[in-house]
Amino acid sequence: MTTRKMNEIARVIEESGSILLVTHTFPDGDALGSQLGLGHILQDMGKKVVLYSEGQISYLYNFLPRCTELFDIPPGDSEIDCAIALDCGDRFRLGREVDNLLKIKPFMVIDHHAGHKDFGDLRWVEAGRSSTGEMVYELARKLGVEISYEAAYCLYTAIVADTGSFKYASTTAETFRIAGELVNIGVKPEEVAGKLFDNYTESRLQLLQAVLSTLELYSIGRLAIISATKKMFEITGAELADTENFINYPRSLASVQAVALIKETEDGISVSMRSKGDCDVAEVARKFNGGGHRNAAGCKFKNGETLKEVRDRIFNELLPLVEGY
Ligand SMILES: [Mn+2]
Repeated sequence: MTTRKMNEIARVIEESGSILLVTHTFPDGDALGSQLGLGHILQDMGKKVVLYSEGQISYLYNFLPRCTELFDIPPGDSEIDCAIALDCGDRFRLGREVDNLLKIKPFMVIDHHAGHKDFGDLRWVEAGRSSTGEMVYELARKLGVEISYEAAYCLYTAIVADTGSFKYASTTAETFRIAGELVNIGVKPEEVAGKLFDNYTESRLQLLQAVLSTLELYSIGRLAIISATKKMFEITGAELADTENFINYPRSLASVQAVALIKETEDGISVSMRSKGDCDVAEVARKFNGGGHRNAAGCKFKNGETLKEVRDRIFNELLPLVEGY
């Protein structure tokens, strides 16, 4: 079934001359790694590739080959034969150009989000996959192209980012096999890890200091909450993307089953959640129109609620959840 979907996408790619690739807004390592990785693969097949991305890409990903070629322009190019959305579980996460993007036919989707909300014309969605990067690797093999070092570098980064360095429950033998193939192509795990995890600014460290000082623990340490206020961003000069991985610090406590990071952003309050084992935070995210995976999920509040109000609503859902573990 899923292989059939992948084969159908491969067939459309083979028949297309120019292809637009898009991912979700505020892209993370898997989103960008998959988009840029597939971009390299399609270019090596002789395709014209348009990389579309809304808004600024975090400096954290500048190291990805051709990251700077992402365009924040409305895709009005009538020459485009098809589009592929990568790592996007919900059409609204495509951003403000969603309606124009979906006019591109066929619009295809490659994604691994549990609770994926169907959109587009042709979808290959596998919730059991560790990352979209892993799926793009399979697609490249199906297309029969030789995967270049640049493409391998992007896909390996995608996998490392979404598996938390091969730590999360979604990591399978297949994940390691694919990562191994990418290393065989020439990717150096040490280099990618350095770029992803030891590449931060002083502002980020100061923001981390401020955010960790907000740590609240409940239910004998089973629930942790941390917050990032607008003021903290102003004082430290750090950007929203700098909060990536902050949530893993409270998660590292032995007692913690679930953790929420509550952030004040330009357009409201955004909540990231992580959990361990069977504790399902995607369930909580869905109650607030968000989504994600069992152990990694998120949601947004855009109706003028304060950080404190959002914190209380999230707390009220998470507390009974962790009591069971
Ligand atoms: Mn992903």
